Amino acid sequence: MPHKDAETYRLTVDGLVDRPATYTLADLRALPQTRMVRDVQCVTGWRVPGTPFEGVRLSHLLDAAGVRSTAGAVRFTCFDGSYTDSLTLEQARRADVLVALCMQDKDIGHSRGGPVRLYVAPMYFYKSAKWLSGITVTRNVEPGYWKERGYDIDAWVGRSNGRDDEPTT
Ligand SMILES: Nc1nc2c(c(=O)[nH]1)N[C@H]1C(S)=C(S)[C@@H](COP(=O)(O)O)O[C@H]1N2
Ligand SMILES: [Mo]
Repeated sequence: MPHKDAETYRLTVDGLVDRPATYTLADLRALPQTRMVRDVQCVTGWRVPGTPFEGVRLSHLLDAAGVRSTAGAVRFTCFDGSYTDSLTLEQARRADVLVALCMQDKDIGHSRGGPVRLYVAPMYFYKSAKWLSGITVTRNVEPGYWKERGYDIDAWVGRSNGRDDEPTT
């Protein structure tokens, strides 16, 4: 798969929006940054406590694009060329969903999904698409990579295995 850096990275926002946009890494870095520290959990197998993520709120990019009234969901594509995922518009507008540029207070490296990955704090980590390259506003939620393989499309931490804490925001 390709590697992307400050020269070559692009994030497109399109679909049911009034103002489609393309962002470079510098563009994203120039926007207001939000930092959050939560536990990271991949369904049941592993957990990394207190992991800082920092980036631009997805809601900020959606507001800038002007989401049309017919829209109901957001679809994410990745420059690995295969991973996809979706959130409902309501989920995507939560304050704890970031287009993340930093993890553990460092730039996100290639193997962790850099230079830009999604970070969906209240959901299991499979919703946090690595190597994010496209945000497309759609009418309905389209099943992504894991949903097609039998996992919950709504991956709220706590509700999927009855053991972990519910998200707090
Ligand atoms: N593009 C892409 N994003 C992805 C995945 C993937 O295979 N491809 N795996 C998901 C899963 S199942 C998990 S647990 C996390 C792993 O992130 P990490 O490699 O930083 O631990 O990324 C998620 N995002
Ligand atoms: Mo995972």
